[in-house]
Amino acid sequence: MHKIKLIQGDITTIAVEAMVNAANSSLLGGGGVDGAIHRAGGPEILDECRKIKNRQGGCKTGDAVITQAGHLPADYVIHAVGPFWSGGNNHECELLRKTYQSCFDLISQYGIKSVSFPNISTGIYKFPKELAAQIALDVIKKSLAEHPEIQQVNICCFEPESYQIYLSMVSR
Ligand code: AR6
Repeated sequence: MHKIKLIQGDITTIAVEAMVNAANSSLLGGGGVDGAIHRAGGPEILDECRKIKNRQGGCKTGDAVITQAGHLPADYVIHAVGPFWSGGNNHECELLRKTYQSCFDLISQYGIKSVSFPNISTGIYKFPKELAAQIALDVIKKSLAEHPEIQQVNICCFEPESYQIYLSMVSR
């Protein structure tokens, strides 16, 4: 637990080795945290996303790709595509779990030691916040146990409500 840090604020302002973006399958940007990351990071990130899209046709739900971080205070951005919540009977939980796992696959592959996550899928994609937090924490704890080389995982909550949800979970 000591490697997990809860933060309330804008993910783009926190210095870290890798910043996770809640992207969409096109990888070509959007609103929410995706918009904030591309705005703050500059056009180099989008250029690289476009190259990946041309090479592999985008990024499937549950998968993630990695790029440079442009002007952001990070070395990498991991663009992860979470599921859109459409009632809960369309493998949403499984897919959100897979999304976090795909991020940890890249983290391990690139030897990344510190990472910040936003609350993937809980904004425009409408995933229930509490359920999403349970899934995120579970994957994060398991991944930290499997990869002792990872030093810090920031859970960056933009909204006070999400921050409170995590706070109550970690103090339980
Ligand atoms: N820093 C940290 N968290 C943020 C920030 C920020 N600057 N801005 C928003 N959030 P969302 P999704 C939080 O909607 O639900 C995009 O258009 C936000 O409060 O960004 O996965 C993509 O291109 C929420 O808790 O992503 C996709 O089309 C969390 O980030 C679609 O939205 C995720 O909200 C993905 O939807």
